[in-house]
Amino acid sequence: MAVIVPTNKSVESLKGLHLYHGDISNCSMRVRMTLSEKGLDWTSHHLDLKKKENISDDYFGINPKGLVPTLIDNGVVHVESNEIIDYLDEHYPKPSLRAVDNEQEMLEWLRLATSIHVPAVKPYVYATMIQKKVQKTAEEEKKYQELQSNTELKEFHAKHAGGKAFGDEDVVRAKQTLEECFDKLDNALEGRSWIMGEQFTLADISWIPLHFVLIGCGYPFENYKNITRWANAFQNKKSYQEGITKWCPDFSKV
Ligand SMILES: N[C@@H](CCC(=O)N[C@@H](CS)C(=O)NCC(=O)O)C(=O)O
Repeated sequence: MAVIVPTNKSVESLKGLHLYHGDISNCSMRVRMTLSEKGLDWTSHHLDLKKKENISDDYFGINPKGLVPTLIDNGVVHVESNEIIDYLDEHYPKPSLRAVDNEQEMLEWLRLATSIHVPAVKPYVYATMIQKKVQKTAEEEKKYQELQSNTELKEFHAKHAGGKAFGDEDVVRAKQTLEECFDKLDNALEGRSWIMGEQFTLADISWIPLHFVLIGCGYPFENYKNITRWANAFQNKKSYQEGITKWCPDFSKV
């Protein structure tokens, strides 16, 4: 469980569920979907990533990597989207989103989604779609360097700083990892409605934002017939609408 003791003490007095999140953030989408599935009331603290609203002393005092989402549950700070949705399902168990037959396999899907985020999802999305839209000014760069202590994120953001840009080789490398994962996902969905079988679980919530964001970036999903069928099945789901399309109707237009 990724619980943080914040240096920004103001959040410790918050009552109920509060979510710091971004409209276009795939990691925020999975938390919003889970809150919707559970019918939980929550207070929104929206941070516009394009305006770099996450790069502030106040926010780094809540989430030390300056990333969204962050969930505050009665003053306790939770980070890491896949851990947050697991936490929400444990603490607010109805309706259960935990695979009854194979919880470990379900958690593996969550871990896989986390593990490919910085190496593959982020570079693909930045290179194909958003790096220009989130370009930092020199002042924002300086502030980011001051606040960020995580080496992996410093290296990632240095790649599109000061006029530099992700290029074709970053897309090719990211695509290799994504392809392995989506081959695995398409195979898992063969003859099944959802990733874990007939039960809708956290695994589906963890992966559908990746599909939504990547298809918006032009990722070629046409040959994945099972993934396409699975993704179409979300269109009328209330949690998909409340967690994803209400905040970000179309990622290709962000
Ligand atoms: N492993 C983290 C990743 C969070 C993350 O990278 N969030 C992105 C949006 S999806 C973000 O805050 N980006 C802003 C930045 O990198 O500065 C999680 O799952 O919560």
